[in-house]
Amino acid sequence: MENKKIYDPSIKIKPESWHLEGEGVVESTKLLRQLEGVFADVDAFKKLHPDTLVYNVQAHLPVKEGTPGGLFFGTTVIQPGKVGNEYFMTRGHFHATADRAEYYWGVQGEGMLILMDADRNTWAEKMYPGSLHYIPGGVAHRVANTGKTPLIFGASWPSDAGHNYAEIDNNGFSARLLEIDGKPSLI
Ligand code: PAN
Ligand code: ZN
Repeated sequence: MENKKIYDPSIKIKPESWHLEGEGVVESTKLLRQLEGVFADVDAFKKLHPDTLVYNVQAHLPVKEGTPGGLFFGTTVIQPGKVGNEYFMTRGHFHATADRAEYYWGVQGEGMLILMDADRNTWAEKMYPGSLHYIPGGVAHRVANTGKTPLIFGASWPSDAGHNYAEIDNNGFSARLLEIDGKPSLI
């Protein structure tokens, strides 16, 4: 950076969609077939097209993953849908450096942030445009779209947090968010 020079930011967020545009944005997509074992109803899972889009993540990673002191920023879009009576949701994870916290916030749509501590107590917070969620260190997090439109949320997390997916892949959360009598319930 040059002394006294005024710059345009190298990255921008689209006001409505929170779509990220600019330098260093990475994108990843999760199709249903990449989420085998995540949903409880195996028969319902097999009936859906394996290439169904479940969610995509855009992230701005200005430093190398693992760098202490930096921050990452992301936008996740989860499509509406269910596998049986279980809402489309993210895979979910603890952070690899377990004590690292994160912020999530609702941008568009309706959903539920599902949280589980190290003792496997599970609870949830409603997500909607403007909802803000502090996820303390040591707490696993996953988001379900409980609405009929795409759920968009923002996230920011430390660049040395990393992701521990294995714990959730192997043992899941201790409760699932299911639609019971037309309403989301943790079961
Ligand atoms: C988020 C998540 C994102 C996708 O950026 O990585 O919403 O969820 P999964 O990683 O569980 O598939 C975050 O929590 N970063 O730490
Ligand atoms: Zn996280």
